[in-house]
Amino acid sequence: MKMSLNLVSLSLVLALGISACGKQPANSNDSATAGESGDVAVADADNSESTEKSDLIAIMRPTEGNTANGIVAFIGQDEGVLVRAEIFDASPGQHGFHIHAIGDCSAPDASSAGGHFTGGERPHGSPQNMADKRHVGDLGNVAIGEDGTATYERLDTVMEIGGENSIRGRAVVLHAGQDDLTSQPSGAAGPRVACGVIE
Ligand SMILES: [Cu+2]
Ligand SMILES: [Zn+2]
Repeated sequence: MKMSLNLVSLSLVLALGISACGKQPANSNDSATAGESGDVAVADADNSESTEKSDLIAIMRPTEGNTANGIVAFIGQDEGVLVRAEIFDASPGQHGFHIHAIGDCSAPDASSAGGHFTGGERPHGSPQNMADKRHVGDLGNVAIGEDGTATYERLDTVMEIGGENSIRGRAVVLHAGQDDLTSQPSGAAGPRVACGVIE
């Protein structure tokens, strides 16, 4: 599984580099942070083109006793952050999907990632809610198909790659159950089945 994950990771990083070239105009706001971030994001790929980009990526690995894994790209755009995830080996159905505050997936149950990345005093909610009625890290649910895979894509206007609501260095988490989008503080989505640090 490690092998296939790396292949997926490599191809996605390459695809990310290409799409960033096509869609992301040079943005003077990004230039200050691009240098220090780029090196980390492409550490295992020979795509020197991407080293200038500030796009972020997270490789999700299963927590203890689980199999779900995947890769999530966070692509900076003028309108917000395009979140694009590919999930594999998960159980069919709705699974809560969030950015948690701490970029540490080392605990067997990923509790080390802390709670949701709230971005201040806001309630848990649907990613469709207004910014003051959701956590910055609320991404709703991923609908896993019968084959155990899913693709998730969302252009989010609340989270940021740099700045006040930056997701850099935090963790993205997939849960065993559905996020009901209303229960506090985290949507009652159950245990964490996969976790990845955003870098
Ligand atoms: Cu979560
Ligand atoms: Zn939340």
